[in-house]
Amino acid sequence: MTQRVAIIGAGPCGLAQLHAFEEARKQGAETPELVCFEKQENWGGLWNYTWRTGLDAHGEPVHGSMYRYLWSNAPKELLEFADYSFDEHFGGPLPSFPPREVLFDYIIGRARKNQVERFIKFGTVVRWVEYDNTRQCFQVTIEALDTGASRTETFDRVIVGTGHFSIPNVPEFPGFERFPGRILHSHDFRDAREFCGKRILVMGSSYSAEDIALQCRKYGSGPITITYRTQPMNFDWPEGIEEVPLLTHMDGSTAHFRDGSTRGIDAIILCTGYQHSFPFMAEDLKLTTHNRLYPDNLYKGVFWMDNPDVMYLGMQDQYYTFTLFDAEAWLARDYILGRYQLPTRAERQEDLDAWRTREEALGSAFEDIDFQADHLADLVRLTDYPAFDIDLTRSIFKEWEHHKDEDVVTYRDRHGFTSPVTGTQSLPHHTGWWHALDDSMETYIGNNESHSQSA
Ligand code: FAD
Ligand code: NA7
Repeated sequence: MTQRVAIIGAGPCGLAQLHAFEEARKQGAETPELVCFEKQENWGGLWNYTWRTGLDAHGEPVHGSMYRYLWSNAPKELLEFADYSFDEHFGGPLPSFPPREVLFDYIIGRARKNQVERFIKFGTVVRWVEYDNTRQCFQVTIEALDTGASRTETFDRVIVGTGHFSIPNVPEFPGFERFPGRILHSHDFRDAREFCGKRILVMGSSYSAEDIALQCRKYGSGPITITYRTQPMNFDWPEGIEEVPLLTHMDGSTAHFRDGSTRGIDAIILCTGYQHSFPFMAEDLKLTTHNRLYPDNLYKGVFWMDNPDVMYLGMQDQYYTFTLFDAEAWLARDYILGRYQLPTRAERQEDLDAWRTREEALGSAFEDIDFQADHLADLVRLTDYPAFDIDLTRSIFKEWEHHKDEDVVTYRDRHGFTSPVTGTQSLPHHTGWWHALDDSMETYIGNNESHSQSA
């Protein structure tokens, strides 16, 4: 009987999985029956921008965490699909740091090329996944959000691609309950213009804090105070942005910090990260981890240790994104097609332990980058995922880290990179990022006199 494979989520990971199977099918492989469940009405995961926050039209938690004016924070050359280049999609070179809409178009372009939408059941949320030991299969309970009808289907394998940047981690500080302004998590941040003229407290010292502080200032906010728990980001911030130690409490609209200083504040944005959350997975299949480079219980970062017929994609803290998702999806596919044999349980554990021991000793961003590049290379060598220059991506990552340290406002304007897939050199962008207020694809591509998007 044909195997049935459930893929949960049609974001970059779920789409990578569908694409991987299609590539094998086009080369003559007999592929399983694939059913991809996606709770939203559109694909692309986080890249599918939504204005909604809180609950969606069906009362489901809104998945989207991306906001308007979001530009890629790392060079696009670091996430280029090895089998679908930016040149192929856009017809010519582009600058290295595209806005969200451009990357969304690119992701969808590859999915359309292989027509993978025929496998996706949109508006369908997975409510429960459990393993039936007697029948040796999975029972997957789903709900159609438009009708509320639910049913349970049987699958041989389950692939989880539901992301981990959607369920916010929301700390509370004394005085929040009496603060007269708005308090929100970055998950609910949508448009920096909302904070025009306002004095903002941003909490956190990672990607979201950096980007949201800059966004708000770029679009006309008042002064921004970034409060950090462990370490400041220490960038050479533009005028009007400063970093201070952790908030102790709010007294009305006055923020008090550990160094004894105070600031008047109109709005608080908590850029305090996300939780890995899989409420639909039975306890014995549920990944529990914080945001790290090599989560526990996943062999090769993919196969659930106690039941490798459950596979998780993209669950790592991410330097690499789309290429890592592809490499994982290719390996999951090859396991399901019988092309890749898993080692014994003991051997898998030994391999996992070795990676995690190395991870625990990492002491710098450069070491993190090398670690994840090695993880990626470890996966790529096991499948026929097309070769691309991983060592070039390592060095691009390290250069990029330097560029941000030099100038966090202009690093996108001053540097371009070479594609590890085609060797194409990126173009300079026509407008400096700080002055580029219109982030539409039309403006981004059109004014570069490059080439229009493919159909
Ligand atoms: P997601 O994109 O989160 O997609 C998961 C999908 O699963 C969604 O479509 C969701 O609706 C669906 N789903 C969830 N639960 C269920 C369920 N129970 N049933 C059915 N469907 C379900 N990466 C970069 O490479 N460059 C960037 O510049 C960048 N910027 C980012 C900025 C922000 C603010 C955030 C939050 C992330 C950013 N990322 C960036 C990282 C991002 O996580 C990845 O690029 C990518 O979107 C991860 O893909 P995914 O498929 O794992 O998850
Ligand atoms: P991250 O990278 O997980 O960072 C979360 C930040 O929030 C980090 O600086 C944490 O401080 C801080 N944090 C977490 N909890 C608290 C509390 N309780 N108090 C104060 N500060 C806290 O999340 P991001 O949203 O920045 O990035 C996630 C993805 O989104 C990323 O991959 C980008 O692509 C976009 P710490 O340093 O641990 O002390």
